[in-house]
Amino acid sequence: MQENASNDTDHGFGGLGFLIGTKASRQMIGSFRGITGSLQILAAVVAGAVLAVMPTASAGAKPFPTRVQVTAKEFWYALSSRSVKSGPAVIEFVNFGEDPHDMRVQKVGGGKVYGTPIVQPGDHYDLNVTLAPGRYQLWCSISNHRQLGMEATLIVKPRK
Ligand SMILES: [Cu+2]
Repeated sequence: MQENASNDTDHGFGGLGFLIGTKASRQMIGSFRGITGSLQILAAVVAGAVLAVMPTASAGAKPFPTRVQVTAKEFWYALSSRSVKSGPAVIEFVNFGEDPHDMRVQKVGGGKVYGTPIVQPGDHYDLNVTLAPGRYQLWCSISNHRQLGMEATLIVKPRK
């Protein structure tokens, strides 16, 4: 009986030690969060400084891709802008319609045909392309959608 009692006491101390340990680690987590927070602010400040330097530092670096959005619905295409600069571009194809659609992109006069997979209603797809200066035809390749009006022209101007 005596031994059992002392064992209980040990357990009790063990439990107390555990509680203290938990408290201590909570405080550590708390102060760690504080450090992480300051680091995030520091990172944001550094990122801001880098962005501010970018225009001069990016000379000769790979250019940022141009972005243009193509909205599709039954049965038309609408472009966020009629022209873009040449070079790397992301054509974001957004299906606002009720049927599945896709997009094909080809330079007028021939060349590589870029294409998205079939995009479901409410979905979108980022098509990465490299555009040379010229005129490009965009169209939906599903059924007779192109004939119904799902096409557009994108003008690509030389990048200075
Ligand atoms: Cu279509």
